[in-house]
Amino acid sequence: MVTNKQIADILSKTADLMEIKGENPFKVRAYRNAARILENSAKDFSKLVKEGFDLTKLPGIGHDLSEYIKEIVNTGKFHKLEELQKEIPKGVVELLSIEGLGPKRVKQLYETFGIKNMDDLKKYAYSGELDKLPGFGPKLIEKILKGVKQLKKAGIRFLWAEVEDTANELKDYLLEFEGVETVDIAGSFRRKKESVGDLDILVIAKDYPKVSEYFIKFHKVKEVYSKGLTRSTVFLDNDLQVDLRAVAKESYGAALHYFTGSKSHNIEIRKLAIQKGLKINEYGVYKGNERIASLTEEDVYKSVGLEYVEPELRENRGEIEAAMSNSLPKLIKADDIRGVMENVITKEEVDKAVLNAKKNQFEYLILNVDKDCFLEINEYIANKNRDIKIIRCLTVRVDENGEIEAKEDLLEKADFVCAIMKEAELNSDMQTKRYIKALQNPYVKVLLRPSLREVLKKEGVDLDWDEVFECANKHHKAMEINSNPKYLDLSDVLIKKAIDKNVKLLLNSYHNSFKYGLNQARRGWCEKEDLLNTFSYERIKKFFNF
Ligand code: DGT
Ligand code: CA
Ligand code: CA
Repeated sequence: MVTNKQIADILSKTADLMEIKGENPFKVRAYRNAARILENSAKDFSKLVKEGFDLTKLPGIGHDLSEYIKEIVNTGKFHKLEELQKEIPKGVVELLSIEGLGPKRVKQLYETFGIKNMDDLKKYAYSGELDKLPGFGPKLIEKILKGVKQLKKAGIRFLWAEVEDTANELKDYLLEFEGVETVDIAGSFRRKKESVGDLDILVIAKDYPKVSEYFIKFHKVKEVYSKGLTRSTVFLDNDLQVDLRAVAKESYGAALHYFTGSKSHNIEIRKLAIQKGLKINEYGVYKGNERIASLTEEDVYKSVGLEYVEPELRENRGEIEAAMSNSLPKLIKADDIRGVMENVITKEEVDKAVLNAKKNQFEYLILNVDKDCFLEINEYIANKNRDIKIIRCLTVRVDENGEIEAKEDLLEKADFVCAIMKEAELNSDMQTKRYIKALQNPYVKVLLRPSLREVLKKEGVDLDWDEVFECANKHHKAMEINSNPKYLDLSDVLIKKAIDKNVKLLLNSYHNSFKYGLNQARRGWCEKEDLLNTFSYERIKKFFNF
C-alpha cells in the first residue's frame, strides 16, 4: 500500500522538477497544494482510490490531480515524474538537498553557469563567482559551502558488514586510553541495520578533551571535521563519518537510548512519555524538574511503562505496542542454531564448510549445490565420512513461466530441492503468479534469494508478498535468509511479514557469514521456532520429508 506521505513526496518532488524546468507556476503550486492536503489528511488515499471514491470531491483536487493520484496508488509510479527525471540531470536534482537551495535557485545556477552537480557547485562556490547571481549574498554562499562539504560524504552509506571491523577496532582503541570507562557504538550500527550512514560513538571519560585528542589520532582518520567540548566528528580514509560524544555516567542509559534510535522509535517513546506527564531527552526522563530515570536503558523503558526493547527491534514497527503488552518476541540467538546451509561449488569448498560447521559445533551441515556440479559433489560427499551429518540440497532455476529447469532423475537424487527465480520483467500480478506456480511445484521446498534484492543497489521484485507467503505456508515451503551482507534477502521487513504468515525460514551462510543473516532475522522479529536451522537433524528430515 502506498501511504499518503509517499504520494505527497512524489507530488512535491514533481513540483520541484517542474519548477526547475520552468513550467507554469500555477500548475506547480497546484501540485504542492495537493501534496500538503495529502500529508495532512487523516483519510487513507490508497484506500479511497481502491474503494472508487471520487477524489475531485475533495477541496484542492481537480480532475488531473485525481487521475495522477490514482496512477500513483495503482502503480506506485508517476509517469510525469519519470519523464522529468529523464530530462533533468540527476546531479541537478541532488542540489535541492543543500540547505538554502530551492528549485528557483537551482534553476538559476543551472541556467546561468550550467551547474549540474555537487562538484560543479563546489567549484563555483569556492571561486567566488556565485555572488554575481541576484539573491546570492555571502550568508547564503557560506551556507552552500557548508552544505556541499557535509553532504558529499553524508550521502554515502556503507554495508553493516563493511564497517564492522573498523567499528570494533575503534572501540578497542578508545578503551585502551586511560580514563575511558565505557564505549558504545550506538545508532544504526547497534541496531544492526543492513547499512549505516555513520558511526555514533558514546564514551564515558574522565577528561573528554584528552580523549578527543586521542580519538582524532586513530590511524584511519583522514579529516577532522570538528572538535568540540563534548562532541567531535572525523572522516575515515574510506569517507566513513564517525561522531564521538562524551556522556556523563549518571545519564548514560538515557544517552545510549537516545543515540541508538531509530529516530522514529524515539519519537514514539517521547509521545508515550508526554502522555504520562513525563519529559524525555538524552539526559534522562523527568517528572517536572525531577529526574526519575537515566542510568540504564532498562530504567528509561521502565519509566514509561515498557519492558526492555532490543536495539534490533527499535524501528517503530510495532515494538512499542508489543512492549506495552509484554508480547515482544524472544529473539533468536546464535546459540539456538544447530546447522546452517552453505553454498558450495568445489570440493575444497565442501571441506571448508565441513570444517566451519565443526568449529561452530553444529549438529549438521546443509550443502547447497548447483545442478551443474551436483553429481560430482554428491559423489565426493558419499565417499568420505566426515563425522557430521550432511544434508544435500540441490538448487534449480525457475524460468519466466514459473517452471523449474532440471530433469526429474536429478531432482530425485537430492535430499531436498531449492529454487531460485531467474530475473524476469513482469508486472506485479504476473510475477506473483509465477512465484506461486514455482512454490506449488512439489519438488521445490525452499525459495532462495526470494526477492532478488541487493542492499543499497537493487530493490527486490515487485509482487504481492502476502499472497506469496500465504501460498508458502499452505504448501509447507520455506524462504531463505541469505546471509551474504550484499544481499540479505529476505529483508528484515519481509522476514517479519513471512513470520506473521507462519512461513518457516532457512539461514543460508556464505563462507561462514551466517551471523549477518542472523542479525537480519533478529531485525525481522525471528524467534527460535521460525528458523529451520534451530531444528534437530531428525526434525529437519521430517520437515523436508527425506
Ligand atoms: P544512519 O546513521 O543514517 O545509518 O542512521 P542512525 O539511526 O544511526 O541515525 P543518525 O546517525 O542520524 O543518528 C543517530 C541516532 O540519534 C538516531 O538513530 C536517533 C538519534 N537522533 C538523531 N537525530 C534525532 C532527532 O532529530 N530526534 C530524535 N528523537 N532522535 C534523533
Ligand atoms: Ca549513525
Ligand atoms: Ca550520526
